[in-house]
Amino acid sequence: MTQSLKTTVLAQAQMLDFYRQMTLIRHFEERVVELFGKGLISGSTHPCIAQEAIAVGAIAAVSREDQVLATYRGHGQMLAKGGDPKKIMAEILCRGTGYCKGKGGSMHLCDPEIGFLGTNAIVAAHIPIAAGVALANKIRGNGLVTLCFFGDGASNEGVFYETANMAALWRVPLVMICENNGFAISVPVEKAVSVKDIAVRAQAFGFPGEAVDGNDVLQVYEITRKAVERARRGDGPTLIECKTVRWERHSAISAGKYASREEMKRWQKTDPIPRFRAHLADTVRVSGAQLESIEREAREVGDQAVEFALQSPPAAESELAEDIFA
Ligand SMILES: Cc1ncc(C[n+]2csc(CCOP(=O)(O)OP(=O)(O)O)c2C)c(N)n1
Repeated sequence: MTQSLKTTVLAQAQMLDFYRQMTLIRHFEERVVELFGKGLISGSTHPCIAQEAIAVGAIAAVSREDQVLATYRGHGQMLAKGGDPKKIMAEILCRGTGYCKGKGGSMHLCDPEIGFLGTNAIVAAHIPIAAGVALANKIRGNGLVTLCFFGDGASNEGVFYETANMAALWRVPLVMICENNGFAISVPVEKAVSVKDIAVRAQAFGFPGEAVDGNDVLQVYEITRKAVERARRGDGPTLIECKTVRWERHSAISAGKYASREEMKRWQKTDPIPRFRAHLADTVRVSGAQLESIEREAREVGDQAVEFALQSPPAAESELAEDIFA
């Protein structure tokens, strides 16, 4: 762990934007869980509730053109990359107005226009894809950097190691961001990972790895900014492990069914949003009225996204065979 929330100095406007994004993602995800409970979402959906600081802090360190790849728990990352909340919600509800015309759903969100190269339902499958994107950037000499988000469980998959080796060997501009939320479905990280910090695994491949407090948006921003600079300079990949807590169960199907009340209370103390709010109020001296106005606006944007999606027609039957690779 390097530094705490209190020591990073950023422009107030940028910090307020972090808060706006985090509150939007939280409200958006709460509405997704609610819609799932009403049977309006087909298949499965995996909320990133409590992990908002990672998406917001890390993605703030890259430009619109830089690329992001994420997992099925990736709604927050797409919002942070500048995705339109209406089109994301429409895709989650499989509507024709969604980013992938309703054919992808919650786990297959994509928009190359904003450098969001997709969420992926197969654990770790996008890690080598991200390295391929980074290699293409290097060959083209376009100066772009690729961020790849994945879970602690994914860091046990063989492709993680193969990718780490090749990314280091070829010094590709890749930042590997492990969201260690303590669980892979129901398996606690202590029972599946042999080391205390997943970040140390980078050492085996000769590139830097650092563990940070993933519930501290400023710390995530700062560490990613340095990794992105390193990648742009041509010095190769970095592994960042963001330690966080998944307080919901794995997917929305069992949302709210915590292991125990005590555990839930302990986990919720780590919530990145009230923590950052307190920092903004106490240290940055943002007024309560201003924070409330940001929260109100986030709720409105999330609710408008739901309205838009619910009013949109489903994917048209006549288009079912379009945009498909066979
Ligand atoms: C290759 C593969 N194996 C198994 C699964 C089933 N599965 C879906 S999510 C998941 C757990 C992944 O945990 P982690 O990487 O820690 O990410 P988290 O869900 O905690 O964000 C598993 C095993 C899958 N989708 N793909």
